[in-house]
Amino acid sequence: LELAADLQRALIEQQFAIEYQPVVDLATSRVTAVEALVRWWRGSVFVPPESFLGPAEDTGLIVPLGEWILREACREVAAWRASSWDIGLSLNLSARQITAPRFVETVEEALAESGLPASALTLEVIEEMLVEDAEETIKRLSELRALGVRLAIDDFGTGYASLAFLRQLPVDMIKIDPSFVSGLGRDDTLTLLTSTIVRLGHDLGLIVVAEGIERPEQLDLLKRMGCTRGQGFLVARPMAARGVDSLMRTSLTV
Ligand code: G
Ligand code: G
Ligand code: MN
Ligand code: NA
Repeated sequence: LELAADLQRALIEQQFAIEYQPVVDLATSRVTAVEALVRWWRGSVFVPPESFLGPAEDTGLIVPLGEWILREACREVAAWRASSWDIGLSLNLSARQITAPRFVETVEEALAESGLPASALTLEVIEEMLVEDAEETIKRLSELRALGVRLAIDDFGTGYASLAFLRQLPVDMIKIDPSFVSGLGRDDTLTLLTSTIVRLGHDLGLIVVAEGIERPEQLDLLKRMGCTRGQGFLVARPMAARGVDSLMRTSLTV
């Protein structure tokens, strides 16, 4: 497979980069965390994650790539915390990464070598990873949670097992999928579903993050619903490390 060879070379030649998207507390507009998002610049051509994450997963290259992202992001976020404010780090995981040998140990090492406290790291997973043959995945995520690492369900509401999922794994956070947030104020059903998810999350004692906020109306409604945190292009776009650097130096709100 040509793409597989290219991915391998890209890893060796360090063609990958990490962008960080701020997540804010909706009550204060303060940046509480950043979500790490992998980027691949193949020469001057940008390859979107949707085109290479699947092949990286199929070939197993997601394991070394994910480990690089984990170590690099922990290191960068620990440095921002040291110079400014105690932000958290959210990382997206693929199933293959979680079940790879030494995954739990690798996370522990990344925390130890960066000095990032376990409680500052949130691992984002999607429902599909936990529905079928997921015993090993759930076991490892539970081990990490016992160490103090937080767990989030990404794209919440889109998988048919959303609610069953909450029983299988002790999670700390749900991230409401943009497909709900997009309809806020425009579509009565989506608005109602969003507020229902916010209430459900809060009743379960979870942090609720709304994703894909693009319009002021959405932000307004989410604040009124009491949604804990928000993320989206209106709040802040994903940015290179130096962007976070200056954000952390100049202001803690966006
Ligand atoms: O931010 P962006 O639209 O580029 O992300 C596209 C998709 O890629 C999202 O579903 C996101 O969760 C996923 N993704 C981004 N970065 C990573 C990563 O470091 N690891 C994994 N497994 N998925 C990622
Ligand atoms: O699946 P996950 O939630 O990890 O996906 C994150 C992706 O969503 C990233 O690729 C990021 O660039 C993208 N994203 C973040 N905020 C917005 C937004 O407001 N609108 C859209 N369309 N995409 C967004
Ligand atoms: Mn995510
Ligand atoms: Na999401």
